[in-house]
Amino acid sequence: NDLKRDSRGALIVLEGLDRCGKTSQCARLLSTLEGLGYSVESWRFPDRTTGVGRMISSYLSNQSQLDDHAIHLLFSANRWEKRSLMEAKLMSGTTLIVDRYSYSGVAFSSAKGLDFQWCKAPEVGLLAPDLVVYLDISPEKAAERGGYGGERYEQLEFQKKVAESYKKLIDTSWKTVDATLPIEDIEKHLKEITLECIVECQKGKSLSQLWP
Ligand code: 2DT
Repeated sequence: NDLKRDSRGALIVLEGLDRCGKTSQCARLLSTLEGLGYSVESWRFPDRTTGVGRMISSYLSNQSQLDDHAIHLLFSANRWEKRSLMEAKLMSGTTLIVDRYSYSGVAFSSAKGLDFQWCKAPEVGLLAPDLVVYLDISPEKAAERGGYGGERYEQLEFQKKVAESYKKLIDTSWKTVDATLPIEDIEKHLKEITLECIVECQKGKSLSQLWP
C-alpha cells in the first residue's frame, strides 16, 4: 500500500555488555523481519571493514596502542563515515538493525574514566535511533557464559564499570529486555517491540538526531 511504499525504515539499536546475546538476537531479528517481507539490513559498530574500522580492530586486538581520547574519536568517526548511507537506507524504506551504536561509545570510554559529557560530544548530529533495546545481564552472569575472547575490553572488572556507565545512559525511551530469559522468549519480545517501532516510522514519525 501507499503508506508502506512511501514510508521510511526504522533505526533500531541493540546495546548491552559483551556476551549479553546481542549479536545472535540481531541475526534472529533480521531473519524474522525478512520473513515478514520487510526491507531490512543488519549493521554493526565498530564497522571493521573501513580504514578507520581497521585501526579500531587493531586496537581492540591489542595490536596497537592509542590514547583513550583518540580511540574514542575513531569509534565516533566510524559512525560518522556511515551516517549518510544510514540516512539514505532509512529514507528509502529500509529498516536497520544495529549491533552497538553511540551508547557503546559513551559507555565504554567513560568506563575508562573519560568525562561523560566529553564522550557524548562527538556523537551530536548522528542519527538518533527510533528504538534502543538494552539486553540486560549482570557482568557476573555474562562472564559465566564464558567465551570472552581475547579482546581488550573483555574482562569482568572492566565490564562492571561499563554496566555502571550504561545505567547513566538508559532513559525512559529505552526498552530493557532481560537477557537471561530463554533465547526464544527474548526473540519474541524483540519482534513485538520492533514491529511496533516500524509501524510508528511508517506512520510518519520523523527521524531525529543525537542527543534528543
Ligand atoms: P564488538 O565485540 O561488538 O565488535 O565490539 N566499543 C564499541 C567501544 O568502545 N566504542 C564504540 O563506539 C563501539 C561501537 C565495545 C567491540 C568492542 O568495542 C567497544 C566492544
